[in-house]
Amino acid sequence: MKTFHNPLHALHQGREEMFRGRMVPCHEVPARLDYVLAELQRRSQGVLFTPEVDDAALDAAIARVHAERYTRFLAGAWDEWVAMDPANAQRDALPSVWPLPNRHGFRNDVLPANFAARLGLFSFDSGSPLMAGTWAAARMGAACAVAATRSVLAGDRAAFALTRPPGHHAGPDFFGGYCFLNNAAIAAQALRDAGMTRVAVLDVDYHHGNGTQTIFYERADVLTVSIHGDPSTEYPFFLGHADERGDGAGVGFNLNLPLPRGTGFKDWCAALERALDAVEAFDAQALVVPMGLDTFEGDPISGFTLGSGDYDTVGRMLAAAGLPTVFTFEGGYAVAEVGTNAVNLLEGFCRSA
Ligand code: SP5
Ligand code: ZN
Repeated sequence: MKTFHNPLHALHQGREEMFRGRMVPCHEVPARLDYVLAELQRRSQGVLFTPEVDDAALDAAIARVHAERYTRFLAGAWDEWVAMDPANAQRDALPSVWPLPNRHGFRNDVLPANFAARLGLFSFDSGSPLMAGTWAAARMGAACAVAATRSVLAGDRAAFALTRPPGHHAGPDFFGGYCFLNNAAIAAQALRDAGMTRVAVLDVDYHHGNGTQTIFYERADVLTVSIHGDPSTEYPFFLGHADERGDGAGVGFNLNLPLPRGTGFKDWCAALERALDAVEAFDAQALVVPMGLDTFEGDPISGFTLGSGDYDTVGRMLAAAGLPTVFTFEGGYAVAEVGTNAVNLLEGFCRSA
Protein backbone atom coordinates (compact mmCIF):
# COMPACT_ATOMS: atom_id res chain seq x y z
CA MET A 1 0.00 0.00 0.00
CA LYS A 2 1.27 3.49 -0.80
CA THR A 3 1.80 5.75 2.20
CA PHE A 4 1.70 9.53 1.79
CA HIS A 5 3.40 11.66 4.42
CA ASN A 6 5.26 14.95 4.70
CA PRO A 7 8.16 15.70 7.08
CA LEU A 8 6.64 19.14 7.69
CA HIS A 9 4.21 17.45 10.10
CA ALA A 10 6.91 17.95 12.75
CA LEU A 11 6.40 21.73 12.58
CA HIS A 12 3.26 21.05 14.60
CA GLN A 13 4.63 20.21 18.01
CA GLY A 14 2.48 21.39 20.90
CA ARG A 15 4.05 21.68 24.28
CA GLU A 16 1.13 21.50 26.70
CA GLU A 17 -2.62 21.01 26.70
CA MET A 18 -5.12 22.09 29.35
CA PHE A 19 -6.41 19.17 31.42
CA ARG A 20 -8.45 19.55 34.62
CA GLY A 21 -7.16 23.01 35.39
CA ARG A 22 -3.51 22.23 34.74
CA MET A 23 -1.21 22.30 31.76
CA VAL A 24 0.00 18.75 30.97
CA PRO A 25 2.41 17.57 28.24
CA CYS A 26 0.76 17.08 24.84
CA HIS A 27 -0.21 13.53 23.90
CA GLU A 28 -0.27 14.24 20.19
CA VAL A 29 3.48 14.38 19.47
CA PRO A 30 5.57 14.11 16.28
CA ALA A 31 7.19 10.87 17.48
CA ARG A 32 3.85 9.11 16.88
CA LEU A 33 4.28 9.48 13.16
CA ASP A 34 7.98 8.59 13.30
CA TYR A 35 7.12 5.27 14.96
CA VAL A 36 4.66 4.47 12.17
CA LEU A 37 7.22 5.37 9.49
CA ALA A 38 9.91 3.28 11.19
CA GLU A 39 7.61 0.26 11.42
CA LEU A 40 6.50 0.59 7.78
CA GLN A 41 10.16 0.57 6.76
CA ARG A 42 11.18 -2.21 9.15
CA ARG A 43 8.49 -4.50 7.75
CA SER A 44 8.85 -3.26 4.17
CA GLN A 45 5.14 -2.48 4.12
CA GLY A 46 4.39 -0.49 0.99
CA VAL A 47 6.13 2.50 -0.52
CA LEU A 48 6.54 6.01 0.93
CA PHE A 49 5.72 9.19 -0.97
CA THR A 50 5.80 12.87 -0.10
CA PRO A 51 3.19 14.40 -2.41
CA GLU A 52 4.01 17.37 -4.58
CA VAL A 53 1.60 20.13 -3.73
CA ASP A 54 -0.41 22.10 -6.24
CA ASP A 55 -1.45 24.99 -4.00
CA ALA A 56 -4.56 25.97 -5.94
CA ALA A 57 -5.85 22.40 -6.19
CA LEU A 58 -5.15 21.76 -2.51
CA ASP A 59 -6.87 24.96 -1.38
CA ALA A 60 -9.87 24.00 -3.52
CA ALA A 61 -10.06 20.52 -1.95
CA ILE A 62 -9.88 22.02 1.55
CA ALA A 63 -12.51 24.63 0.67
CA ARG A 64 -14.96 21.87 -0.26
CA VAL A 65 -15.08 20.94 3.44
CA HIS A 66 -13.99 23.96 5.48
CA ALA A 67 -15.42 27.50 5.62
CA GLU A 68 -13.32 30.20 4.02
CA ARG A 69 -13.33 32.39 7.13
CA TYR A 70 -12.01 29.43 9.15
CA THR A 71 -9.10 28.60 6.85
CA ARG A 72 -8.26 32.29 6.55
CA PHE A 73 -8.18 32.43 10.34
CA LEU A 74 -5.91 29.35 10.58
CA ALA A 75 -3.54 30.66 7.92
CA GLY A 76 -2.96 33.91 9.79
CA ALA A 77 -3.45 32.74 13.37
CA TRP A 78 0.17 32.50 14.43
CA ASP A 79 1.07 35.98 13.19
CA GLU A 80 -1.96 37.44 14.95
CA TRP A 81 -1.11 35.61 18.15
CA VAL A 82 2.39 37.08 18.17
CA ALA A 83 1.05 40.51 17.22
CA MET A 84 -1.09 40.48 20.39
CA ASP A 85 2.07 40.34 22.50
CA PRO A 86 5.62 39.69 21.22
CA ALA A 87 6.16 37.41 24.25
CA ASN A 88 3.54 35.08 22.74
CA ALA A 89 6.22 33.90 20.28
CA GLN A 90 7.45 31.67 23.11
CA ARG A 91 3.99 30.21 23.87
CA ASP A 92 1.52 28.06 21.98
CA ALA A 93 -1.87 29.63 21.32
CA LEU A 94 -4.76 28.08 23.27
CA PRO A 95 -8.33 29.38 23.51
CA SER A 96 -9.88 30.25 26.86
CA VAL A 97 -13.23 31.79 25.90
CA TRP A 98 -16.01 30.35 23.71
CA PRO A 99 -19.28 31.77 22.35
CA LEU A 100 -21.50 28.64 22.91
CA PRO A 101 -23.91 29.91 20.23
CA ASN A 102 -26.40 27.07 20.55
CA ARG A 103 -27.05 27.23 24.24
CA HIS A 104 -26.65 30.82 25.24
CA GLY A 105 -27.45 32.82 22.19
CA PHE A 106 -24.00 34.32 21.82
CA ARG A 107 -23.45 35.47 18.26
CA ASN A 108 -21.08 33.77 15.88
CA ASP A 109 -21.98 35.85 12.83
CA VAL A 110 -19.89 38.84 13.91
CA LEU A 111 -16.19 38.09 13.57
CA PRO A 112 -14.46 39.55 16.64
CA ALA A 113 -11.47 41.83 16.02
CA ASN A 114 -9.86 40.42 19.15
CA PHE A 115 -7.71 37.42 18.23
CA ALA A 116 -8.28 35.53 21.50
CA ALA A 117 -12.01 35.79 20.84
CA ARG A 118 -11.61 34.42 17.32
CA LEU A 119 -9.45 31.59 18.68
CA GLY A 120 -12.46 30.60 20.79
CA LEU A 121 -15.00 31.17 18.02
CA PHE A 122 -13.20 28.65 15.80
CA SER A 123 -12.53 25.92 18.41
CA PHE A 124 -14.21 23.75 21.02
CA ASP A 125 -11.48 22.83 23.50
CA SER A 126 -8.29 24.09 25.12
CA GLY A 127 -6.39 20.89 24.47
CA SER A 128 -5.32 21.66 20.92
CA PRO A 129 -2.40 24.08 20.91
CA LEU A 130 -1.75 26.07 17.76
CA MET A 131 1.80 27.18 16.93
CA ALA A 132 3.93 28.67 14.17
CA GLY A 133 3.93 25.52 12.04
CA THR A 134 0.39 24.29 12.66
CA TRP A 135 -1.13 25.62 9.47
CA ALA A 136 1.72 24.34 7.27
CA ALA A 137 1.62 20.91 8.91
CA ALA A 138 -2.17 20.62 8.72
CA ARG A 139 -2.20 21.78 5.12
CA MET A 140 0.44 19.22 4.12
CA GLY A 141 -1.60 16.56 5.94
CA ALA A 142 -4.61 17.49 3.83
CA ALA A 143 -2.34 17.25 0.76
CA CYS A 144 -1.49 13.68 1.81
CA ALA A 145 -5.21 12.86 2.09
CA VAL A 146 -5.80 14.25 -1.40
CA ALA A 147 -2.81 12.33 -2.81
CA ALA A 148 -4.02 9.07 -1.21
CA THR A 149 -7.43 9.70 -2.75
CA ARG A 150 -5.88 10.24 -6.18
CA SER A 151 -3.92 7.01 -5.94
CA VAL A 152 -7.12 5.09 -5.17
CA LEU A 153 -8.94 6.86 -8.00
CA ALA A 154 -6.10 5.83 -10.30
CA GLY A 155 -6.80 2.20 -9.48
CA ASP A 156 -4.94 1.30 -6.29
CA ARG A 157 -7.06 -0.82 -3.96
CA ALA A 158 -6.05 1.29 -0.94
CA ALA A 159 -3.75 4.10 0.18
CA PHE A 160 -2.64 5.48 3.53
CA ALA A 161 -2.48 9.20 4.35
CA LEU A 162 -0.08 9.30 7.31
CA THR A 163 -1.36 12.62 8.61
CA ARG A 164 -0.41 14.77 11.61
CA PRO A 165 -2.06 16.65 13.15
CA PRO A 166 -5.06 14.29 13.03
CA GLY A 167 -8.36 15.44 11.56
CA HIS A 168 -11.61 13.75 12.54
CA HIS A 169 -12.62 16.18 15.32
CA ALA A 170 -12.26 19.25 13.05
CA GLY A 171 -15.55 20.54 11.67
CA PRO A 172 -16.46 22.96 8.88
CA ASP A 173 -15.29 25.94 10.94
CA PHE A 174 -13.73 24.68 14.15
CA PHE A 175 -10.66 22.90 15.50
CA GLY A 176 -10.36 20.75 18.61
CA GLY A 177 -9.31 17.29 19.77
CA TYR A 178 -5.81 17.93 18.33
CA CYS A 179 -7.41 18.33 14.87
CA PHE A 180 -7.41 21.36 12.51
CA LEU A 181 -8.31 20.13 9.02
CA ASN A 182 -10.55 17.08 8.60
CA ASN A 183 -8.38 14.91 6.37
CA ALA A 184 -10.92 12.07 6.19
CA ALA A 185 -13.72 14.44 5.17
CA ILE A 186 -11.46 16.07 2.57
CA ALA A 187 -10.71 12.60 1.16
CA ALA A 188 -14.40 11.59 1.15
CA GLN A 189 -15.40 14.82 -0.60
CA ALA A 190 -12.58 14.44 -3.14
CA LEU A 191 -13.84 10.94 -3.95
CA ARG A 192 -17.34 12.37 -4.44
CA ASP A 193 -16.02 15.15 -6.64
CA ALA A 194 -14.18 12.61 -8.79
CA GLY A 195 -17.47 10.88 -9.52
CA MET A 196 -17.89 8.24 -6.81
CA THR A 197 -21.63 8.55 -6.14
CA ARG A 198 -21.71 7.07 -2.62
CA VAL A 199 -18.79 7.25 -0.18
CA ALA A 200 -18.73 5.71 3.30
CA VAL A 201 -16.59 6.90 6.21
CA LEU A 202 -15.97 4.27 8.90
CA ASP A 203 -14.24 5.86 11.88
CA VAL A 204 -12.44 3.39 14.18
CA ASP A 205 -10.71 5.93 16.45
CA TYR A 206 -11.55 5.62 20.18
CA HIS A 207 -13.17 9.05 20.09
CA HIS A 208 -16.33 9.93 18.20
CA GLY A 209 -15.56 11.57 14.84
CA ASN A 210 -17.69 14.61 15.62
CA GLY A 211 -16.17 16.81 12.92
CA THR A 212 -16.83 14.32 10.15
CA GLN A 213 -20.36 13.68 11.39
CA THR A 214 -21.12 17.40 11.40
CA ILE A 215 -19.66 17.98 7.94
CA PHE A 216 -21.87 15.32 6.31
CA TYR A 217 -24.86 15.31 8.69
CA GLU A 218 -27.43 16.60 6.21
CA ARG A 219 -26.19 14.61 3.23
CA ALA A 220 -27.28 11.25 1.81
CA ASP A 221 -24.26 10.83 -0.47
CA VAL A 222 -21.71 10.28 2.31
CA LEU A 223 -22.51 7.71 4.99
CA THR A 224 -20.72 8.41 8.28
CA VAL A 225 -20.26 5.57 10.77
CA SER A 226 -18.27 5.80 14.00
CA ILE A 227 -17.40 3.20 16.66
CA HIS A 228 -16.26 4.96 19.84
CA GLY A 229 -16.30 5.37 23.58
CA ASP A 230 -19.74 6.39 24.84
CA PRO A 231 -19.80 10.21 24.87
CA SER A 232 -21.69 10.16 28.17
CA THR A 233 -18.30 9.50 29.75
CA GLU A 234 -15.76 9.93 26.93
CA TYR A 235 -14.38 12.83 24.91
CA PRO A 236 -15.74 14.70 22.91
CA PHE A 237 -18.78 14.33 25.24
CA PHE A 238 -21.28 16.51 23.37
CA LEU A 239 -21.81 14.40 20.24
CA GLY A 240 -21.66 10.72 19.28
CA HIS A 241 -24.85 9.26 20.77
CA ALA A 242 -26.74 6.43 19.07
CA ASP A 243 -29.83 8.54 18.39
CA GLU A 244 -27.95 10.90 16.02
CA ARG A 245 -29.13 9.52 12.68
CA GLY A 246 -28.69 12.54 10.38
CA ASP A 247 -30.85 15.53 9.47
CA GLY A 248 -32.96 16.48 6.44
CA ALA A 249 -31.79 14.56 3.37
CA GLY A 250 -29.16 12.96 5.61
CA VAL A 251 -31.59 11.10 7.89
CA GLY A 252 -30.45 7.49 8.05
CA PHE A 253 -26.95 8.29 6.78
CA ASN A 254 -25.16 8.69 10.10
CA LEU A 255 -24.62 5.71 12.40
CA ASN A 256 -23.05 5.99 15.84
CA LEU A 257 -22.00 2.86 17.69
CA PRO A 258 -20.98 4.04 21.16
CA LEU A 259 -19.50 1.41 23.49
CA PRO A 260 -18.81 1.64 27.21
CA ARG A 261 -15.35 2.39 28.51
CA GLY A 262 -13.62 -0.94 29.15
CA THR A 263 -15.01 -2.65 26.00
CA GLY A 264 -12.78 -5.48 24.72
CA PHE A 265 -12.16 -6.83 21.25
CA LYS A 266 -15.09 -9.26 21.09
CA ASP A 267 -17.72 -6.58 21.63
CA TRP A 268 -15.77 -4.04 19.58
CA CYS A 269 -15.70 -6.55 16.70
CA ALA A 270 -19.48 -7.02 16.90
CA ALA A 271 -19.79 -3.24 16.45
CA LEU A 272 -17.43 -3.36 13.48
CA GLU A 273 -19.64 -6.06 11.92
CA ARG A 274 -22.65 -3.77 12.33
CA ALA A 275 -20.70 -0.87 10.84
CA LEU A 276 -19.65 -2.96 7.85
CA ASP A 277 -23.25 -4.15 7.35
CA ALA A 278 -24.31 -0.49 7.18
CA VAL A 279 -21.57 0.26 4.63
CA GLU A 280 -22.72 -2.69 2.54
CA ALA A 281 -26.41 -1.74 2.76
CA PHE A 282 -25.46 1.78 1.64
CA ASP A 283 -23.83 0.26 -1.46
CA ALA A 284 -20.76 2.48 -1.06
CA GLN A 285 -18.38 2.83 -3.99
CA ALA A 286 -15.44 3.83 -1.82
CA LEU A 287 -14.47 3.76 1.84
CA VAL A 288 -12.55 6.23 4.00
CA VAL A 289 -11.21 4.90 7.31
CA PRO A 290 -10.12 7.48 9.90
CA MET A 291 -7.65 5.11 11.56
CA GLY A 292 -7.18 5.83 15.25
CA LEU A 293 -5.11 3.34 17.23
CA ASP A 294 -6.23 4.72 20.59
CA THR A 295 -8.53 1.69 21.02
CA PHE A 296 -5.33 -0.08 22.16
CA GLU A 297 -5.26 -1.48 25.72
CA GLY A 298 -2.13 0.52 26.51
CA ASP A 299 -3.45 3.88 25.36
CA PRO A 300 -2.91 6.50 28.07
CA ILE A 301 -6.05 8.58 27.42
CA SER A 302 -8.59 5.99 26.21
CA GLY A 303 -10.58 3.06 27.60
CA PHE A 304 -10.92 0.08 25.21
CA THR A 305 -8.71 -3.00 25.49
CA LEU A 306 -7.75 -4.08 21.97
CA GLY A 307 -4.44 -5.93 21.79
CA SER A 308 -1.75 -5.40 19.16
CA GLY A 309 -2.63 -8.67 17.44
CA ASP A 310 -6.28 -7.63 17.09
CA TYR A 311 -5.43 -4.90 14.58
CA ASP A 312 -4.55 -7.56 12.02
CA THR A 313 -8.12 -8.86 12.32
CA VAL A 314 -9.49 -5.30 12.03
CA GLY A 315 -7.53 -4.85 8.80
CA ARG A 316 -8.81 -8.13 7.39
CA MET A 317 -12.42 -7.26 8.26
CA LEU A 318 -12.11 -3.84 6.60
CA ALA A 319 -10.63 -5.43 3.48
CA ALA A 320 -13.59 -7.81 3.29
CA ALA A 321 -15.79 -4.81 2.43
CA GLY A 322 -14.12 -5.09 -0.97
CA LEU A 323 -13.97 -1.33 -1.55
CA PRO A 324 -11.31 1.14 -2.70
CA THR A 325 -10.13 2.46 0.65
CA VAL A 326 -8.35 5.59 1.88
CA PHE A 327 -6.90 5.43 5.39
CA THR A 328 -6.11 8.59 7.35
CA PHE A 329 -4.02 8.53 10.52
CA GLU A 330 -5.93 9.79 13.57
CA GLY A 331 -5.35 9.09 17.29
CA GLY A 332 -3.16 6.59 19.14
CA TYR A 333 -1.11 7.83 22.07
CA ALA A 334 0.75 4.73 23.26
CA VAL A 335 3.59 6.21 21.25
CA ALA A 336 6.01 3.27 21.25
CA GLU A 337 3.27 0.84 20.13
CA VAL A 338 1.40 3.02 17.63
CA GLY A 339 3.65 1.95 14.74
CA THR A 340 3.18 -1.76 15.39
CA ASN A 341 -0.57 -1.36 15.76
CA ALA A 342 -0.98 0.77 12.64
CA VAL A 343 1.11 -1.53 10.47
CA ASN A 344 -0.63 -4.64 11.86
CA LEU A 345 -3.92 -3.16 10.63
CA LEU A 346 -2.55 -2.15 7.23
CA GLU A 347 -0.84 -5.53 6.71
CA GLY A 348 -3.99 -7.37 7.73
CA PHE A 349 -5.85 -5.31 5.13
CA CYS A 350 -3.26 -5.96 2.40
CA ARG A 351 -3.13 -9.70 3.04
CA SER A 352 -6.90 -9.95 2.56
CA ALA A 353 -7.34 -7.32 -0.13
C1 SP5 B 1 -7.61 12.57 17.39
C2 SP5 B 1 -7.84 12.24 18.84
O1 SP5 B 1 -7.72 11.08 19.22
N1 SP5 B 1 -8.14 13.24 19.66
C3 SP5 B 1 -8.38 13.00 21.05
C4 SP5 B 1 -8.49 14.26 21.82
C5 SP5 B 1 -8.67 13.98 23.29
N2 SP5 B 1 -8.48 15.17 24.05
C6 SP5 B 1 -8.80 15.12 25.45
C7 SP5 B 1 -7.94 14.16 26.18
C8 SP5 B 1 -7.75 14.51 27.60
C9 SP5 B 1 -6.86 13.49 28.24
N3 SP5 B 1 -5.94 14.06 29.14
C10 SP5 B 1 -5.40 13.12 30.04
C11 SP5 B 1 -4.21 13.64 30.77
C12 SP5 B 1 -3.82 12.72 31.83
N4 SP5 B 1 -2.45 12.81 32.15
ZN1 ZN C 1 -8.97 9.49 19.37
